[in-house]
Amino acid sequence: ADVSSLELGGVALDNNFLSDDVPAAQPFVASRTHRRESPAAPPRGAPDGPENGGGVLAPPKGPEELDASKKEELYGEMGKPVVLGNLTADVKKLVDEGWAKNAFNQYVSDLISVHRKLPDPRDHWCKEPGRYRENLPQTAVIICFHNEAWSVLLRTVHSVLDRSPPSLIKEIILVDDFSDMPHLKLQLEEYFANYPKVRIIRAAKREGLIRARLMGARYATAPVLTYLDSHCECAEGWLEPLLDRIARNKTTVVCPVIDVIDDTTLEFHWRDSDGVSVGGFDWNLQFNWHAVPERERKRHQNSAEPVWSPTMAGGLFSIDKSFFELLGTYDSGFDIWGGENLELSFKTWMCGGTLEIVPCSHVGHIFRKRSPYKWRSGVNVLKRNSIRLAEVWMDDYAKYYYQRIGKDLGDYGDVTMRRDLRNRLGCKSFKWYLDNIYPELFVPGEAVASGEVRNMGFGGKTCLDSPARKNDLHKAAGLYPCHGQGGNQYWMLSKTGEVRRDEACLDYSGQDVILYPCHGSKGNQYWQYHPDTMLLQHGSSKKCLAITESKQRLVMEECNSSSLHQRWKFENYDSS
Ligand code: LR7
Ligand code: MN
Repeated sequence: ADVSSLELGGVALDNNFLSDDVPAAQPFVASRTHRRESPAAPPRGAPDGPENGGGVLAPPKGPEELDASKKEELYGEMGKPVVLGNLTADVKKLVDEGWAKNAFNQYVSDLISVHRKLPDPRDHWCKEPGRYRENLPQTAVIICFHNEAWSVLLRTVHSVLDRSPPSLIKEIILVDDFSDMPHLKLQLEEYFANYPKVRIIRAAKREGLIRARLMGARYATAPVLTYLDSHCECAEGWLEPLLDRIARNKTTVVCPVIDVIDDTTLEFHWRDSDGVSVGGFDWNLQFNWHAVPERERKRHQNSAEPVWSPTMAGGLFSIDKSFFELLGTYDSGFDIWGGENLELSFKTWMCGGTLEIVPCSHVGHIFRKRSPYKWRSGVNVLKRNSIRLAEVWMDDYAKYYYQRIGKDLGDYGDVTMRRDLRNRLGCKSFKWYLDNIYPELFVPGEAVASGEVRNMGFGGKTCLDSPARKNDLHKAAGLYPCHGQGGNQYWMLSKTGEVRRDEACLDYSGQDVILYPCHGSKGNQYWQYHPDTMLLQHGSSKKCLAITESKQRLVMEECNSSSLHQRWKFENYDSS
């Protein structure tokens, strides 16, 4: 179906988001000035080949300590790890600098060919004849970067060129979001001068990844947009299964399986089709991964078939350009990083599209443990983006997010245009989305009690607290002086007797009381709260939750309603 003739709430579909809303690229750099004579065949292989250094960034010398046998072969070929041995002080300094600048091991990346080969991670099913349509639409591949490492950025681009059918790649658009690393200036233009499909456009100021992506879209001429982060490696056959889904239905938005490229060794770890995850989120509006739910598995005969996903991770996806425009692209009021993935996910589903993860398509991504670049100082951009998202798309459910951030919304700018967009498109409600697309999500409004859980013993100043990090499961649940800030002390008691924090449940199997992923089948996660005696009694063991005299530890004891240190008070308890 032609998207421009789609009936979505019967509105005229003349969205002009890509031309009105989007910052223009700097014209000077957008035109390529540094053309070279004849296109030298892209150099293959050598870890210290010219493509890695280009003469400006001296390629690092292979550390003498590397295993002599490893020197024979190329570093990291077939996605293998590069392990550095004992390092001289000089090399160690280079390694440390690489980590400091990039939050991954740049030194190791620089040793690996920008054309390294990867194993073929695809399921048999993906390669059967006739699996994909003959005439697939062309795509623009848009890669935004802010201060990306040279070898990593180049490897991203080459993995696209080396492992996609040339006829399907209309253009590769590199959007420089105002980097200041020297190698990303003229050297980049020179490097790609003989690659006619590669275009470089540059933001005149720091835009953040969301507006940078919109800039890229504005310059694209292909009917499909494919976004990648600037530290990816596409595997064999990654593109066809994505474009095939869009060829069949232009309102399908598709994501590859995101394989992990190790931040230390650059080893490529792929997931097979049975290990595919789908995207979700929690009420902090943080994205998370889940196993494919049972109801979805039942829809398929083969685990390599595309699966519906409530949300996307954000960085890696293909979308029909006119459908993206129809959806109002991204909210260009989103700054730097975050929230845009949920915005696009919610509206894809709520406004008539489908979001899928395609197990036949594999792209690796370097997952970092911290963000190496500057955000904006003084503003919590992620919170501001998330508030814009909640205000426009989440209806009354926005309040659950606000409970988590302390209700002070601050200045999140004007969202009337975005609300108008939603109305014009006649999109469905957030309740519809939760009921139909993400029924696994626990809705806090369905809790019978919530807030802090205060122990009444020893002066009543101690609260049930979750292990340090929010997603640290399998760890003993803790205790901490009540702080009244929610956060790690925010608990919910579900109708079915779970004491939970989003997806983690209080669980007791005879040893420590721990947090464990909620499984919904009672057993070790079943608790009965008795509001009259304030006892919290465990279902299968019949014991009661208590604290030790030192207030250090949670213990399970024979129930005794006269013992204060077995009494717990939920901040909000709904007795009705
Ligand atoms: O100001 C910026 N300008 C940019 O151009 C900040 C970043 N960027 C670029 C950056 O160089 C990179 O190429 O934008 C891209 C994404 O930034 P990352 O790599 O720092 O983000 P991330 O991988 O930690 O975060 C994930 O969530 C983000 C939320 O805004 C984006 O959607 C990222 O694309 C997304 N990455 C993925 O989906 C890959 C899988 C990670 C997971 C789960
Ligand atoms: Mn990334």
